[in-house]
Amino acid sequence: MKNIDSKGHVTGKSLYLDDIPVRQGTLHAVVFFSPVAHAKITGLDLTAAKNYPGVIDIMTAHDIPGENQIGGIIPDELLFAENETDFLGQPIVLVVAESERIARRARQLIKITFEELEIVTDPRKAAEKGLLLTPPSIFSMGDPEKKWSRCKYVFEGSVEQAGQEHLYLETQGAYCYPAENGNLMVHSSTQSPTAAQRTIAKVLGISMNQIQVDVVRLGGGFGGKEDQATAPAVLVALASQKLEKPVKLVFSRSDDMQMTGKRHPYSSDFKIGLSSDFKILSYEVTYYQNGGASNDLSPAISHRTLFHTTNSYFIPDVKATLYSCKTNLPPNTAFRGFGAPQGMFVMESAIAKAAMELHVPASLIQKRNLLKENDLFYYGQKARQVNIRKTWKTLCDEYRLQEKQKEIETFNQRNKIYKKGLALMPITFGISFTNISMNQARALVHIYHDGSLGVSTGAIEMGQGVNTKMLQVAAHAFSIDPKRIKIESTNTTRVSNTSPTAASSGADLNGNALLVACNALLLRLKSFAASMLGATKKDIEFIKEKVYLKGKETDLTWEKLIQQAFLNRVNLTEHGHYATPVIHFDVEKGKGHPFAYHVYGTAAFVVKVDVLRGIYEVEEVDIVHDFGDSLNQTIDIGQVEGALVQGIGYMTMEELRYNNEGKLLSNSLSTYKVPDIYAVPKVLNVTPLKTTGHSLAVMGSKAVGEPPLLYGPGVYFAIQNAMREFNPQYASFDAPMTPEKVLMGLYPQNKSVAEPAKTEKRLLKTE
Ligand code: MTE
Ligand code: LUZ
Ligand code: MOS
Repeated sequence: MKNIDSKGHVTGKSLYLDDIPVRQGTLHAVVFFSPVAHAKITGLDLTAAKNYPGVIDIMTAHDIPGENQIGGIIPDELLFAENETDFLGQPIVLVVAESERIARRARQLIKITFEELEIVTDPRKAAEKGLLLTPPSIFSMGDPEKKWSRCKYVFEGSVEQAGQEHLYLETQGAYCYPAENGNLMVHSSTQSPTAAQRTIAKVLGISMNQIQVDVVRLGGGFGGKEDQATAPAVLVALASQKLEKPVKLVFSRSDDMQMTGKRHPYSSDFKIGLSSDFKILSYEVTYYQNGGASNDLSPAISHRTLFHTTNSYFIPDVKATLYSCKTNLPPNTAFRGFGAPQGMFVMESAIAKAAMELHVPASLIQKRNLLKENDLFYYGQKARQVNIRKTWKTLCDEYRLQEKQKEIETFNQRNKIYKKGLALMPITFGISFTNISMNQARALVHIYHDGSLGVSTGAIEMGQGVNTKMLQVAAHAFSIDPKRIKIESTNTTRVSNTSPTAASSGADLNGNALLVACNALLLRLKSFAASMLGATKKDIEFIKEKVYLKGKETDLTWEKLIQQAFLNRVNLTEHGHYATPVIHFDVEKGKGHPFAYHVYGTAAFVVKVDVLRGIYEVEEVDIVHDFGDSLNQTIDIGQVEGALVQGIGYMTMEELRYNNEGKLLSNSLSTYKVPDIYAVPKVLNVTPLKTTGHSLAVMGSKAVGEPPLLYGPGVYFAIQNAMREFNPQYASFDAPMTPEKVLMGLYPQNKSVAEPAKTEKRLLKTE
């Protein structure tokens, strides 16, 4: 089935926050934010801005009736800075005016004076100074310290990874208008309507039931709106409450890029020990996570890094330590993968380093160590229905990787200017929120008496197609035409206490809640049909809009059945609640069974590097991905393609640069390069692994949103492999691999193109 939004999107009819027709008298707000990264505020002169014609109000922390606090997990983040600012981009003042243009002009008239304080942007420096957001987290199994002596080979190294800007097409924004009796209606571009509702209540000093948050869809979220959409929603609610007027705030791209946090940069140290036959026996890693000025979602992201430390491998002795470091940058936040890409990149760097030193292909070490059934993840969960080896093998067979490797070798022998590289990237991603209590969802189903349905869930549509999947789930449950079903906006008054649509679990959690509601209705309707037909309920089935009795079609149609049920006063509305069974986790011990299941896959990357210019091309990416029993393969393959390209951007061209003063230098699209159509691999193949799915995935269809982003590191190592054909000494691990870095890495001491280096044979061995 096609995505139900396709037509609206291509005809421009789909509605986003900024398309909501504003009410008469709507005011417009802009945020005046800190122009420096760390300072004591010594003076704030708002007079000129206040007096600017058309300005209605200028609001600061003094205007907050409740708490000046928006921290999601830990209450350590102010809505408005008061005496001190700790990142460039931190809100200090809200300017509310008759138009956005007036508000922007008035903003320029605000004068601020400050005493600068020491600015820290580097996580290792922060750790040295004891600037940590939370105490260090350690997960371990066995004791690597005791194992080094038993390893034949031990290698150490350091890894740098920059952040990543979400660049959702729709910037952050919210629109609020007062309803009667002090109640508020809030439209927000958020992945987490309940977080917005809860935080508005806290800041405004009212209760959650006074606030209705409604979301039609987002123009992309990618994690950037899991926590950080809350601030704009609170700001408009605050102004709307005080002024008793509708207030709208939509960030400009430049404000958005400067004010909001991004994927966390990491700086890490690893030590890896291998046996003579390349089994990884021991692994130790220390991560310095650049958290920014406050926690935001960093504690949860730290945990996911720790959970994905060993990627798709079984390692008997592992110790991982994570320092979440407080720096003077905007609070870094959720981004597709949520800390997993960082952990996995360090693991793959360790393998790449070992492979280089041992003169074997990295793929040989990767393959030797892939997870098997019943292996223990080092956080205590037993690996079940493990598909990693199947995806690896299918990939190698179906895409003739051994032959490809030979072709690449021949190519490299014959070419001086171009060098090709191949790398494999296996992935394993745990599905469930790492915070157990978030793994629940609700759904509300109305069957109207004409036989049409209105379905509400807590899922937010942000382009990933969750609404189409919800529609398929309901259509399948009743065996009715999908055209009868409408997926309603996500609304906290219809569906309460929502978890954010995140952790790739939107379809699983909300789909399962929807199934609970549908199944309850189905049982009731079967009883009623049985009473109409003088039969028992177990003999009744609904197939393609018809009621079947003992396997035989009757002339009772869906529409007739519903009409009669209504006239006979049968309840045609149901609410469903779902909580993922099985999962548990003890954070103190770092042990448990945190994930409902894992998603697996393997990708192969072929890149071509131009050793004269340092530029490169992704020639081919082949992927075998474990979708389970996909509900919608068109949507799911689209998710793989999109996430892959986002992962390639992260690992190659997207270079987020802050200067030492904590100012974002790459703060516009002219300085921050994201993948365009030319960055898409020339050839991109996605093969679904043949499998039966998983019982905890909605209708067997495994979560797909984030996992394929984790293929991204494959492109990095493919480029490195190509570079080593020219400069075999190249051994740094510093993402993203921009063309400049490639060029500098190729010519460490003015190495000339005329004398290509001798290269190692890199045969892809199969066991
Ligand atoms: N796909 C599109 N088109 N836009 C998005 O913002 N977000 C990703 C992924 N795919 C995103 C996307 C992220 S970060 C997550 S967690 C999942 O979608 C969330 O949706 P799901 O749980 O329904 O898969
Ligand atoms: N958000 C969250 C997430 O709060 N917890 C998670 O475990 C998670 N995982 C991935 C993406 N977002
Ligand atoms: Mo996705 S990072 O879980 O919103």
